[in-house]
Amino acid sequence: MDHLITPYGGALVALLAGGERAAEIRELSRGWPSIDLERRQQCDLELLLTGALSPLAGFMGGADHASVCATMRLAGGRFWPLPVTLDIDRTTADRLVVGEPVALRDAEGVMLASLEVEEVFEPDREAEALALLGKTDGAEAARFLRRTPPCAVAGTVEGVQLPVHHDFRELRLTPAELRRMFARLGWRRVLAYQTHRTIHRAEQAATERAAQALGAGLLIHPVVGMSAPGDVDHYTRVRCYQEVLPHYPAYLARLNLLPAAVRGGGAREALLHAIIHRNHGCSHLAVEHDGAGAVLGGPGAPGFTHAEAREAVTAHAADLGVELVALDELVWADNRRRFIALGEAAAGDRVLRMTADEVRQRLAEGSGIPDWFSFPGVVRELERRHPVRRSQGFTVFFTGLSGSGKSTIANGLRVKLLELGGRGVSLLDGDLVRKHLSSELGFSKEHRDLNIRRIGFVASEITRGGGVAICAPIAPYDSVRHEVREMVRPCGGFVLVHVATPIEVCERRDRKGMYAKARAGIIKEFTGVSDPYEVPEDADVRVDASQMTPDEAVREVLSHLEREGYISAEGE
Ligand code: PPS
Repeated sequence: MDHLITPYGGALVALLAGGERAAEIRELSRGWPSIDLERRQQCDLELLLTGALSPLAGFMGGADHASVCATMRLAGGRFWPLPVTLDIDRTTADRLVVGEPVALRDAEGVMLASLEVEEVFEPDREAEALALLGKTDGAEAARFLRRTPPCAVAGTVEGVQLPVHHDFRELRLTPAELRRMFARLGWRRVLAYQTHRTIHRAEQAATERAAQALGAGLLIHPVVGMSAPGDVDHYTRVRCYQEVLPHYPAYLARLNLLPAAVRGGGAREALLHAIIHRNHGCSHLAVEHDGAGAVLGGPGAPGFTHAEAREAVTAHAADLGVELVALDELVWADNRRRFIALGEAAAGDRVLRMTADEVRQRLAEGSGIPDWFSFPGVVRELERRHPVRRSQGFTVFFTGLSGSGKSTIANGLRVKLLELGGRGVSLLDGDLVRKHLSSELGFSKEHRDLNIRRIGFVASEITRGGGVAICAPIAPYDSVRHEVREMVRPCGGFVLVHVATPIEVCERRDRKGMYAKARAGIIKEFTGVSDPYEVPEDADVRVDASQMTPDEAVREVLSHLEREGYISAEGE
C-alpha cells in the first residue's frame, strides 16, 4: 500500500489504483459478483479511497467492529471511535466467497472499487446502536436497527475511480490535494470548520476571530454527502458559502466540500470527524457553541449537545492529533453595531439573535432577513430556494366518491386558476390518469394505492417546478393520501379537498350507470357499495355538491388558497 507522508497530518493511506492497474481491475472484474452501493455507503467508500479515513484500508471485520463498539479501539489497539462497515442483506451475503473479490459499484453501475472479501459476518447491531446513539432503546435506536441490514462484508479495497460528482467540481479537493494546497499557502496551522448549516454573519465573525487568534488558515469544510433531515440542500448551502467567502480577509479562508454522510452518531461522530480533518491536514477543529438546546446532529438526529462533543474530543485529543477550538457564541449588539461574545454583553446592550426556526418562518412569510443577521448574497440565495408562497407551486388533491362532483369542481378550479394566471395548471383527473398512466391497474386496494402514488409523484414534480397540479381521483384510503401529502410538501403547497357529497346523492345521479351495475354485482369492489371509502379527517377544505353549486365549491377552495397565501385575492 502506498503511503504519502506530509507534515500535515501524518501518513495518508492511498487506496486508488493508477491508470493501468485500474484498467486491469476493470478487465478482471467481468465475472465478479457486484454490490451496488447506497448513497451512504458510497460516501464511506469515497472517504476510504481518498485516505480521509486513514489508516483504515477497507471495511471493518467482526473483531474490529466489536472492539470499536466496546472500547473505541481497533482490535490492534489503535484509537477509532465508530464502526465503518459495509452492510449487506442476507441474499448478498450468501453470494460472497471469502478470498474472492467483489466489485463495488455506484447506483448507475459504474465500478468504483474492488473489495477482497476477508470475512462475511453479522455485526452486533445492539452494541453498534449503543456506540452510535448511547442507548439501545427509543425511536432513533429502533430506526437504526430497522434500517441496518443484518450482515456486513469486510476486506481491503482498491479504488478504480472516485465517485463522479457533477456539481462544484473545483471545490472537491482530496486530503492529499488539500495538504498540498496548505503547504503552498504556507498555512502551518489550519482550523477546520465543519458544518451542515448555513453560515450567517455571527458564524462568519466567530470563525474569523478563532482563526485569527490561532494564527491559522480557515478551512470551511461543509458536509455535502448526506446531511441531516431538515438541513438546507447542499446546492443552496454551497452557493451560500461561496457568498460568505469574500467577507473573510482574502488570505484567511478556503472552501472545500466533504463528501461525508452525517450519521447522527452522537459525540463519537465528532471524534470521527476530528480524525477525518486530521487526515485532511488540519491541526484544529472548530466546535460550535452550545446555543439553547442546540444539537450537532441537527433536527431529527439523536440529540447530544455541543458540550458533550467538545468533552469527547478534548478527552481524546492525544489520540486524535487535532486540537479543539470552541467557537464563541456571538450576538449582535445593536447599539454598538457589531457582534460581541454573549458573555461580554453589558446591562445596557440591546442584544439581537435569531434562531433557525425564525429564519425559516421569515422566509416562508417573505418578511425579510435583517441585514445585521446575514449577508445580502446569502439572503438572496435562501429566498430563491424558499420563495414566498405566492411564487411556490402547489397541489390541490380532491378525494370523494364516484359521482360526487370531483371532476366538475376540479375543472372549474382549473379554469379559475388559469384566469388568474401566473402558473401552469395541470389537471390529473381520475379517468384521464386511468387511461394514460394506470391503464393496466384494477381496483384492488393494492392497485388503487399504486395509482394514487403515481398521481402523487407526478403532482410533486409539477409542484416542484412551480406549477399547479389538480388531482381528482377517488383515493379512498387514508394512508396513501398521507403519503401523497408527504411527497408533495417538500416541493410546495398541498391542499386536500374532500368532496363529501353523500352516497345517496351520488347514487341517485349515477351519470355513468355505475352504481346500478355495482348494486347488481356486475362491477365488483365498487367504492361506497362493495369497497370502503375512508373519510379524510385531515381535509383542509370540505365541499358537498348536494349543498352548493360547483361555482360555490370552487370559491371555497380559492378562499383557502388565498388564506394560505398561495394566490392573492381576485382583482388585486
Ligand atoms: S382510485 O380508487 O382512486 O384508484 O379510483 P380512480 O382512479 O379515481 O378511478 C375511479 C373511476 O373508475 C371508475 N370505476 C370504479 N370506481 C370505483 N370502484 C370501482 N370498482 C370502479 N370500477 C370503475 C369510476 O367510473 C370512477 O370514475 P369517477 O369519475 O370517480 O366516477
